[in-house]
Amino acid sequence: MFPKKTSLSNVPKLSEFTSADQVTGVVPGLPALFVADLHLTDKRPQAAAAFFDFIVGPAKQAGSVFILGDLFEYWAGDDDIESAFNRDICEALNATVAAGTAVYFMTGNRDLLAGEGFARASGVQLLADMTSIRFGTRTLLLSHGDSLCTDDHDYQAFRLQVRNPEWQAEFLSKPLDVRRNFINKAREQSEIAKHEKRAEIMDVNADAVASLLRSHAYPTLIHGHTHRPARHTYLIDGHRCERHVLPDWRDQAVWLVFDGNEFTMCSGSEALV
Ligand SMILES: [Mn+2]
Repeated sequence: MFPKKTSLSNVPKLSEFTSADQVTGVVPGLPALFVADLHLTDKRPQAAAAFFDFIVGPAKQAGSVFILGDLFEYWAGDDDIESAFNRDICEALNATVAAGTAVYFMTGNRDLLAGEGFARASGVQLLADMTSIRFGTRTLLLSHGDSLCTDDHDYQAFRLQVRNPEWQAEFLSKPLDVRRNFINKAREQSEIAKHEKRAEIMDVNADAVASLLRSHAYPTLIHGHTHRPARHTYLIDGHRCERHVLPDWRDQAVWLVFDGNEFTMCSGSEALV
């Protein structure tokens, strides 16, 4: 039913989304906010409430907001926009965009199928995974982060499969409830698989990070996915680089603020049960 055949040449090209020189929402003098792995679902109303607080509060005060994947726990396709929960999220994003904050979104592994339809409904601008932007004193390289977890071979094979446009086209041709069922099963299997894997395997690979930083002229990398919030510093070929790992929203709403010079991690006051 779901073809296993994958081909590197079918992986979506960066040019399919907004390129870095089209990122115009980085306003000097106004901070940029970075979030990832909110995993919003109607099963976690407190996290959704925290998102609504975030999007009408800190997000509206910012020049730009970058959502680096896994905004949603799952996204079965852009026709899933009619569900009340997804529609409320899109409307909240739209209101903040209308108020003047540029909101950028790149897909994660959970919401990989959020595309042009989601962008139209929410007002966000789609970014390619691995987008480099110049802001203040830094070049920032933005990614969801899962492509760097190269030690997890099973996951990388799955990632390649679900990013294959032919696979996506066949998947999207199925009825919405069939897709939702498939995703629920995949999520269950992923949870089981996680318990069987060593923790190190699910983190980024150090060599993959070093070669990425080298190939992008030693930027500051910001990503999520691993749920291991940290600020790592590296000295690579004599260049000081940083890697900021965004936290997930399992326990608390958390966002990274960059004012063009300094990074600060901020959080909502409510604990998310
Ligand atoms: Mn992820």
